[in-house]
Amino acid sequence: MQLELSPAQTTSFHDNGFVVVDQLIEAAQLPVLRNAFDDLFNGVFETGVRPDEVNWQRGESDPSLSRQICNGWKANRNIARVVLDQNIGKTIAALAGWTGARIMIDNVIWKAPATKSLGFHQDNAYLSWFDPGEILTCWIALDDTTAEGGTIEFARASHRWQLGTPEGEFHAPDDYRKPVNNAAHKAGVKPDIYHVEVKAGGGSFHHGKTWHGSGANPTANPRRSLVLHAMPSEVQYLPENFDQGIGPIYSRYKRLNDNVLDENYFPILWREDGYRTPQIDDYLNS
Ligand SMILES: O=C(O)CCC(=O)C(=O)O
Repeated sequence: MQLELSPAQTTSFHDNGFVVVDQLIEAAQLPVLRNAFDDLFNGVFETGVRPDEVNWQRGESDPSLSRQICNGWKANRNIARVVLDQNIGKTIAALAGWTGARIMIDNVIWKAPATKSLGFHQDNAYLSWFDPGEILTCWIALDDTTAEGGTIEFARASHRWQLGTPEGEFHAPDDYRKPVNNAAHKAGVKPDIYHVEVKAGGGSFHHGKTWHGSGANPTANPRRSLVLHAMPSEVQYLPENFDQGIGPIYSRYKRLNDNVLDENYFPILWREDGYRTPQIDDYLNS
Protein backbone atom coordinates (compact mmCIF):
# COMPACT_ATOMS: atom_id res chain seq x y z
CA MET A 1 0.00 0.00 0.00
CA GLN A 2 1.19 3.54 -0.78
CA LEU A 3 2.01 5.24 2.51
CA GLU A 4 2.84 8.91 2.71
CA LEU A 5 2.92 10.82 5.97
CA SER A 6 1.99 14.50 5.80
CA PRO A 7 4.42 17.16 7.06
CA ALA A 8 2.07 17.64 10.06
CA GLN A 9 2.28 13.91 10.90
CA THR A 10 6.07 14.01 10.67
CA THR A 11 6.18 17.04 12.96
CA SER A 12 3.84 15.28 15.38
CA PHE A 13 6.20 12.25 15.43
CA HIS A 14 9.19 14.44 16.27
CA ASP A 15 7.30 16.44 18.92
CA ASN A 16 5.56 13.54 20.66
CA GLY A 17 7.80 10.55 19.93
CA PHE A 18 4.94 8.82 18.07
CA VAL A 19 2.36 9.44 15.38
CA VAL A 20 -1.01 7.75 14.84
CA VAL A 21 -1.98 6.73 11.28
CA ASP A 22 -5.54 5.81 10.25
CA GLN A 23 -4.62 3.21 7.63
CA LEU A 24 -1.38 1.24 7.36
CA ILE A 25 -2.61 -1.86 5.51
CA GLU A 26 -5.44 -2.69 3.07
CA ALA A 27 -8.73 -3.91 4.60
CA ALA A 28 -8.39 -7.12 2.55
CA GLN A 29 -5.24 -8.02 4.51
CA LEU A 30 -7.07 -8.12 7.85
CA PRO A 31 -8.77 -11.55 7.54
CA VAL A 32 -5.58 -13.01 6.04
CA LEU A 33 -3.51 -11.76 8.97
CA ARG A 34 -6.06 -12.91 11.56
CA ASN A 35 -5.84 -16.41 10.03
CA ALA A 36 -2.04 -16.18 10.23
CA PHE A 37 -2.34 -15.30 13.94
CA ASP A 38 -4.59 -18.37 14.47
CA ASP A 39 -2.01 -20.57 12.75
CA LEU A 40 0.99 -19.22 14.66
CA PHE A 41 -0.58 -19.57 18.11
CA ASN A 42 -1.89 -23.05 17.16
CA GLY A 43 1.68 -24.11 16.33
CA VAL A 44 1.04 -24.20 12.57
CA PHE A 45 4.20 -22.79 10.96
CA GLU A 46 3.56 -22.56 7.21
CA THR A 47 7.23 -22.50 6.17
CA GLY A 48 8.26 -25.12 8.72
CA VAL A 49 10.49 -22.59 10.50
CA ARG A 50 9.71 -22.03 14.18
CA PRO A 51 9.71 -18.30 15.08
CA ASP A 52 12.62 -17.10 17.23
CA GLU A 53 10.49 -16.50 20.35
CA VAL A 54 7.32 -18.52 20.88
CA ASN A 55 5.92 -17.24 24.15
CA TRP A 56 2.41 -18.63 23.87
CA GLN A 57 0.82 -21.75 22.34
CA ARG A 58 -2.82 -22.90 22.52
CA GLY A 59 -3.34 -25.79 24.91
CA GLU A 60 0.03 -25.28 26.64
CA SER A 61 0.22 -21.67 27.80
CA ASP A 62 -1.53 -19.59 30.45
CA PRO A 63 -4.80 -18.29 28.90
CA SER A 64 -4.70 -15.17 31.11
CA LEU A 65 -1.51 -13.91 29.43
CA SER A 66 -1.24 -11.78 26.32
CA ARG A 67 -0.03 -14.06 23.51
CA GLN A 68 3.29 -13.16 21.92
CA ILE A 69 5.50 -14.56 19.17
CA CYS A 70 8.61 -12.82 17.77
CA ASN A 71 9.64 -13.24 14.15
CA GLY A 72 6.42 -14.74 12.92
CA TRP A 73 7.62 -13.63 9.48
CA LYS A 74 9.99 -16.57 9.29
CA ALA A 75 7.11 -18.99 9.85
CA ASN A 76 4.33 -17.34 7.86
CA ARG A 77 4.57 -15.51 4.53
CA ASN A 78 1.41 -13.49 5.09
CA ILE A 79 3.01 -11.96 8.18
CA ALA A 80 6.20 -11.45 6.13
CA ARG A 81 4.30 -9.59 3.38
CA VAL A 82 3.47 -6.85 5.93
CA VAL A 83 6.59 -6.64 8.09
CA LEU A 84 8.96 -6.81 5.09
CA ASP A 85 6.99 -4.17 3.19
CA GLN A 86 9.12 -1.68 1.30
CA ASN A 87 6.85 1.32 1.87
CA ILE A 88 6.69 0.82 5.62
CA GLY A 89 10.49 0.48 5.64
CA LYS A 90 10.86 3.68 3.66
CA THR A 91 8.50 5.58 5.98
CA ILE A 92 10.43 4.34 9.01
CA ALA A 93 13.77 5.43 7.49
CA ALA A 94 12.34 8.86 6.67
CA LEU A 95 11.01 9.38 10.22
CA ALA A 96 14.28 8.20 11.76
CA GLY A 97 16.56 10.08 9.35
CA TRP A 98 18.27 6.82 8.27
CA THR A 99 19.58 6.00 4.78
CA GLY A 100 17.86 2.63 4.99
CA ALA A 101 15.81 0.33 7.24
CA ARG A 102 15.99 -3.38 7.96
CA ILE A 103 13.83 -5.57 10.15
CA MET A 104 15.21 -6.28 13.61
CA ILE A 105 12.23 -8.42 14.73
CA ASP A 106 8.49 -8.54 14.39
CA ASN A 107 6.11 -8.96 17.29
CA VAL A 108 2.82 -10.86 16.92
CA ILE A 109 0.62 -9.90 19.86
CA TRP A 110 -2.85 -11.15 20.72
CA LYS A 111 -4.60 -9.80 23.77
CA ALA A 112 -7.60 -12.08 24.02
CA PRO A 113 -10.58 -11.06 26.19
CA ALA A 114 -9.66 -11.17 29.91
CA THR A 115 -5.90 -11.14 29.37
CA LYS A 116 -3.33 -9.19 31.34
CA SER A 117 -1.19 -6.12 30.63
CA LEU A 118 2.22 -5.65 28.99
CA GLY A 119 4.67 -3.52 30.97
CA PHE A 120 5.87 -0.09 29.87
CA HIS A 121 9.37 -0.03 28.38
CA GLN A 122 11.68 1.80 25.95
CA ASP A 123 12.60 -0.46 23.02
CA ASN A 124 16.14 0.94 22.70
CA ALA A 125 16.94 -0.27 26.24
CA TYR A 126 17.28 -3.86 24.88
CA LEU A 127 19.55 -3.18 21.92
CA SER A 128 23.17 -2.70 23.02
CA TRP A 129 24.13 -5.89 21.11
CA PHE A 130 24.24 -3.95 17.82
CA ASP A 131 25.47 -0.54 16.75
CA PRO A 132 23.87 1.93 16.38
CA GLY A 133 21.49 0.41 18.95
CA GLU A 134 18.30 2.13 17.91
CA ILE A 135 15.01 1.10 16.34
CA LEU A 136 11.82 2.71 15.14
CA THR A 137 8.56 0.79 15.30
CA CYS A 138 5.41 0.46 13.23
CA TRP A 139 2.49 -0.89 15.29
CA ILE A 140 -0.52 -2.18 13.31
CA ALA A 141 -3.89 -2.91 14.93
CA LEU A 142 -5.80 -5.89 13.53
CA ASP A 143 -8.93 -5.02 15.56
CA ASP A 144 -10.61 -1.72 16.39
CA THR A 145 -8.81 -0.52 19.52
CA THR A 146 -10.04 1.26 22.66
CA ALA A 147 -8.46 2.52 25.86
CA GLU A 148 -10.57 0.10 27.91
CA GLY A 149 -9.63 -2.82 25.59
CA GLY A 150 -5.88 -2.54 26.32
CA THR A 151 -4.64 -0.65 23.28
CA ILE A 152 -1.02 0.52 23.12
CA GLU A 153 -0.28 3.65 25.19
CA PHE A 154 2.53 6.16 24.76
CA ALA A 155 3.98 8.68 27.21
CA ARG A 156 3.98 11.83 25.15
CA ALA A 157 7.45 13.34 24.44
CA SER A 158 9.15 10.64 26.56
CA HIS A 159 11.65 10.06 23.69
CA ARG A 160 13.36 13.15 25.09
CA TRP A 161 13.91 11.53 28.50
CA GLN A 162 17.06 9.56 29.32
CA LEU A 163 17.42 6.01 28.04
CA GLY A 164 16.86 3.85 31.13
CA THR A 165 17.86 0.27 31.90
CA PRO A 166 15.22 -2.47 31.55
CA GLU A 167 13.02 -2.63 34.65
CA GLY A 168 10.24 -5.06 35.65
CA GLU A 169 8.42 -7.77 33.72
CA PHE A 170 7.09 -7.38 30.17
CA HIS A 171 4.31 -9.98 30.62
CA ALA A 172 1.61 -9.30 33.24
CA PRO A 173 3.53 -7.10 35.71
CA ASP A 174 1.76 -6.10 38.94
CA ASP A 175 1.71 -2.45 37.88
CA TYR A 176 2.30 -2.08 34.14
CA ARG A 177 2.84 1.69 34.38
CA LYS A 178 5.34 1.60 37.26
CA PRO A 179 8.46 1.86 35.03
CA VAL A 180 7.10 4.88 33.13
CA ASN A 181 6.03 6.55 36.36
CA ASN A 182 9.55 6.05 37.76
CA ALA A 183 11.13 7.38 34.56
CA ALA A 184 8.84 10.43 34.51
CA HIS A 185 9.74 11.12 38.13
CA LYS A 186 13.44 11.02 37.19
CA ALA A 187 12.74 13.38 34.27
CA GLY A 188 10.91 15.71 36.69
CA VAL A 189 7.57 15.52 34.85
CA LYS A 190 4.14 13.91 35.14
CA PRO A 191 3.61 11.29 32.39
CA ASP A 192 1.10 12.38 29.77
CA ILE A 193 -0.36 9.07 28.57
CA TYR A 194 -1.94 8.81 25.10
CA HIS A 195 -4.07 5.77 24.08
CA VAL A 196 -3.98 4.78 20.41
CA GLU A 197 -7.64 4.32 19.45
CA VAL A 198 -7.89 3.36 15.77
CA LYS A 199 -9.96 1.19 13.45
CA ALA A 200 -8.49 -2.18 12.45
CA GLY A 201 -5.72 -1.58 9.90
CA GLY A 202 -4.65 1.69 11.53
CA GLY A 203 -1.81 2.09 13.99
CA SER A 204 1.22 4.14 14.83
CA PHE A 205 4.95 4.72 14.47
CA HIS A 206 7.03 5.30 17.57
CA HIS A 207 10.62 6.30 18.40
CA GLY A 208 12.84 3.71 20.12
CA LYS A 209 13.11 5.82 23.26
CA THR A 210 9.37 6.50 23.60
CA TRP A 211 7.91 4.82 26.69
CA HIS A 212 5.01 2.52 25.81
CA GLY A 213 3.00 -0.41 27.17
CA SER A 214 -0.58 -1.60 27.27
CA GLY A 215 -3.19 -2.38 29.91
CA ALA A 216 -5.27 -5.51 30.46
CA ASN A 217 -8.13 -6.36 28.12
CA PRO A 218 -11.26 -6.86 30.27
CA THR A 219 -13.58 -6.48 27.23
CA ALA A 220 -15.23 -9.25 25.20
CA ASN A 221 -13.24 -8.32 22.07
CA PRO A 222 -9.78 -9.49 20.99
CA ARG A 223 -7.00 -6.91 20.55
CA ARG A 224 -4.42 -8.15 18.06
CA SER A 225 -1.41 -6.20 16.81
CA LEU A 226 1.37 -6.87 14.32
CA VAL A 227 4.52 -4.92 15.11
CA LEU A 228 7.59 -4.20 12.97
CA HIS A 229 10.71 -3.15 14.89
CA ALA A 230 13.17 -1.79 12.30
CA MET A 231 16.83 -0.76 12.66
CA PRO A 232 19.22 1.26 10.49
CA SER A 233 20.35 -0.73 7.43
CA GLU A 234 24.07 -0.37 8.23
CA VAL A 235 24.06 -1.79 11.80
CA GLN A 236 26.91 -4.05 12.99
CA TYR A 237 26.98 -6.64 15.76
CA LEU A 238 28.69 -5.68 19.06
CA PRO A 239 29.83 -9.07 20.45
CA GLU A 240 30.96 -7.60 23.79
CA ASN A 241 27.27 -6.93 24.58
CA PHE A 242 25.76 -10.23 23.41
CA ASP A 243 24.68 -11.06 26.96
CA GLN A 244 22.49 -7.94 27.20
CA GLY A 245 18.85 -7.32 26.31
CA ILE A 246 17.69 -9.72 23.60
CA GLY A 247 21.31 -10.24 22.48
CA PRO A 248 21.41 -13.89 23.67
CA ILE A 249 18.67 -14.75 21.16
CA TYR A 250 19.61 -12.67 18.13
CA SER A 251 23.41 -13.07 18.34
CA ARG A 252 22.80 -16.66 17.14
CA TYR A 253 22.80 -15.31 13.61
CA LYS A 254 26.30 -13.86 13.82
CA ARG A 255 28.58 -14.92 10.97
CA LEU A 256 31.88 -16.57 11.88
CA ASN A 257 34.23 -14.04 10.36
CA ASP A 258 32.72 -10.55 10.70
CA ASN A 259 30.19 -8.39 12.58
CA VAL A 260 27.85 -7.89 9.63
CA LEU A 261 24.20 -8.77 10.33
CA ASP A 262 23.31 -11.36 7.71
CA GLU A 263 20.49 -10.15 5.47
CA ASN A 264 18.99 -13.62 5.42
CA TYR A 265 17.92 -13.09 9.05
CA PHE A 266 17.69 -9.29 9.11
CA PRO A 267 16.60 -8.32 5.57
CA ILE A 268 16.96 -4.74 4.31
CA LEU A 269 13.48 -3.44 3.49
CA TRP A 270 14.41 -0.19 1.81
CA ARG A 271 17.56 1.83 1.18
CA GLU A 272 17.83 5.25 -0.44
CA ASP A 273 20.13 3.92 -3.20
CA GLY A 274 17.31 1.58 -4.30
CA TYR A 275 18.71 -1.58 -2.68
CA ARG A 276 16.38 -4.11 -1.04
CA THR A 277 17.47 -7.60 0.02
CA PRO A 278 16.77 -9.58 -3.18
CA GLN A 279 15.81 -12.81 -1.38
CA ILE A 280 12.73 -11.12 0.13
CA ASP A 281 10.74 -11.24 -3.07
CA ASP A 282 11.81 -14.84 -3.83
CA TYR A 283 10.69 -15.80 -0.32
CA LEU A 284 7.33 -14.04 -0.59
CA ASN A 285 6.59 -15.58 -3.98
CA SER A 286 7.80 -19.11 -3.31
O1 LIG B 1 0.96 -4.32 21.29
C1 LIG B 1 1.29 -3.98 22.43
O2 LIG B 1 0.47 -3.90 23.33
C2 LIG B 1 2.70 -3.63 22.81
C3 LIG B 1 3.72 -3.94 21.76
C4 LIG B 1 5.09 -3.59 22.21
O3 LIG B 1 5.30 -3.02 23.24
C5 LIG B 1 6.25 -3.90 21.42
O4 LIG B 1 6.11 -4.60 20.38
O5 LIG B 1 7.37 -3.44 21.79
